[in-house]
Amino acid sequence: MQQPVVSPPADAELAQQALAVLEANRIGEVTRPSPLLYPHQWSWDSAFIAMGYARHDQERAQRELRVLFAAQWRNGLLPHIVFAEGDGRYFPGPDFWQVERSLHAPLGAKTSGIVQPPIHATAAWQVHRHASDRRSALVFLEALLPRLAAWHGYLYRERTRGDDGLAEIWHPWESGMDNSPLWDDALGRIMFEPGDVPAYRRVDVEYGAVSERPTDHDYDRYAYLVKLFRDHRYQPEPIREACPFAVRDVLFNAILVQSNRDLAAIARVLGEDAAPFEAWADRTAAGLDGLWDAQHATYADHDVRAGGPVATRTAAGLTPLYAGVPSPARARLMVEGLLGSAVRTGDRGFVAPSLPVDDPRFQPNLYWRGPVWPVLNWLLYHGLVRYGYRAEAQQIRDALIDLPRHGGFFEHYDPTTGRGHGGEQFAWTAALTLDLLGEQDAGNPT
Ligand code: 2M8
Repeated sequence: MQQPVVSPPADAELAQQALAVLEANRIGEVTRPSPLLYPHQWSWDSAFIAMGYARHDQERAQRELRVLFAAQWRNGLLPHIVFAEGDGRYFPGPDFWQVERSLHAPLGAKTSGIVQPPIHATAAWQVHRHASDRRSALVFLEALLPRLAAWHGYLYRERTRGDDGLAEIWHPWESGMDNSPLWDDALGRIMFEPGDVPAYRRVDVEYGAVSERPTDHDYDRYAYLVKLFRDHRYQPEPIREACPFAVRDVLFNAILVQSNRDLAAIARVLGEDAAPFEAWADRTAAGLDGLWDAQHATYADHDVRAGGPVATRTAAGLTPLYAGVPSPARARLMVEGLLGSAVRTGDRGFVAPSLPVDDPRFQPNLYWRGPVWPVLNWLLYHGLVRYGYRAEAQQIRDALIDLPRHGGFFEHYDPTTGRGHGGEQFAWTAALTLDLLGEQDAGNPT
């Protein structure tokens, strides 16, 4: 018998499916990234989830960020995981992080002790822009402004070295791009004796395909760095000196620049002083511009320990477009590079893989070493809009929306087939789909 042909969902139905994915990932007041792999609240995932809810459910969007910030540390650090009550299995869990060793960790929440890219002010501003209840949005912004300022204040106080305004990451997880080849050299230099890494058992490989997850070699180094942080009781000064992994990451800092701009917008709407936030943005933008790699027409991460640029080039090097950092002439070269390395995954448009397909390390299904990630392409989409490349932006938007339309809401997609891999029912993929569906024509929000 012939199988009935199931036609892909139209936009309105796709939006309903995306909202259902978010709802299915609800844990208490917030949203987990996906059912099995990530059963807690993640920092930058929640910010994107708030953006996805912004046009559909203002209260949930606001709550997502409010609850995340309720777990902020007393020194302003916004933890990358807030652990849910109950039995969500994940390594490393609270017992491994031992953040109670820090004087700054919150008493009322269980958290990790590292950070993720600071996209939260942008998310908060987006929630306000799309709010139907303006009064509630203003009350929300008023409560969040001091916390956002403390979060950015932590980054400038504890994570910069020198005066170029570039924040450092001290763990690959802080980049959000865990096993990207960007970190191979820096991680490869970390040497330790077997006993230096406490015994641990990975949980991710029970729920995700081993071939789509970082290696044990990577995880040993991830665990080693966490042990180092807890040994230093999460105090930034000694960690800044001792941490063998210290990178000024382009994507992290591009997001920081734009979040400062959005923090300034929030301050203005509340009648507060926006100048300090614009000054932070200007300083980091100037520092970021110093990471320009003329030979490859992109921006390169800076490895503090090696004292030079990271050699690997990925699409993340193009994210300064998102923050309006490059000159129009540089932007044109970057866009040419992007068009040259983009791939087609369906009938419409193109997307950027997380590693160029001609890089010998490219693997189509291995996490941050090749697959297409919606979050990275969302940043590039906005970069193209910002510089007036509307047709190109539209191509990314169309291809990004079609990935879940044809294959479901996955963590990442194979750039050679368009098929979804990694976690299923993935919350930020659903959230970013909702956000992009709201942008009918590139850059023109409904
Ligand atoms: C991935 O990272 C976590 C650690 O934070 C993991 O592999 O266990 C990354 O893709 C990260 O960017 C993301 O926020 C997180 C949850 O989706 O998963």
